Amino acid sequence: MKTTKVFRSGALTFTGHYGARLIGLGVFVLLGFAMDCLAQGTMQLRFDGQPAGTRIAIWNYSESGVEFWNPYGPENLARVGSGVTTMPDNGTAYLQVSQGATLRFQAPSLPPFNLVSLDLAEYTTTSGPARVHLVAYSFMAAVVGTIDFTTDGINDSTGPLVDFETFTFDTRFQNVLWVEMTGGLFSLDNLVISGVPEPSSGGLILVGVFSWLGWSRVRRMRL
Ligand SMILES: [Ca+2]
Ligand SMILES: [Ca+2]
Repeated sequence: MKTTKVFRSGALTFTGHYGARLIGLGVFVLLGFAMDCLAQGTMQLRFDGQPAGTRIAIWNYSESGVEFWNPYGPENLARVGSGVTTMPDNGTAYLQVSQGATLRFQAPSLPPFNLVSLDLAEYTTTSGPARVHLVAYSFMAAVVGTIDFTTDGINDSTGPLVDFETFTFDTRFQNVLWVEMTGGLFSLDNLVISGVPEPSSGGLILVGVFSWLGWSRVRRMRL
């Protein structure tokens, strides 16, 4: 025999199993959103996948929802694998920006992000230090920060020297919508951004819902 139970929540009153389900669903969805907030994570874009010893010119590149391209001219970008003669090398693939090209990136499917750090290197062994001017934009094209990077000029390709340097951003670079890097003749790897949802956060909500459904089914079988 099934019993009727009354659940009261503020001004709302639910009756019987529907009340239990609504309250249970609310709890799990709130838990999911809470976990979503806690799961704001950091993402590292590695530009990997280009085979070692190869280089290919490209018009655009996308990784984990972040899109890269040159919005202003015919100068293109390139994906470079490790171990390419005269190109900097860190044992992995990376993105290269040719002379005169502007690199823009944005993440239309993600909330505004924070810039954390990036690795930069020269273009080739003979191109000298890379000089990059970076501007980060927020809502209404407001500039949140500009910064200039100059690399050390050290690039011995596959030799023993360290070609890439890590540059970190200060706290100005928050809530960024898109970024432009001008100057050309540089190589980019390991771009780190934060404030992005971790892939598992949406799954946590589904786990919560399915857990509730399972709990509800078991409870119903017991009554
Ligand atoms: Ca890489
Ligand atoms: Ca260098």
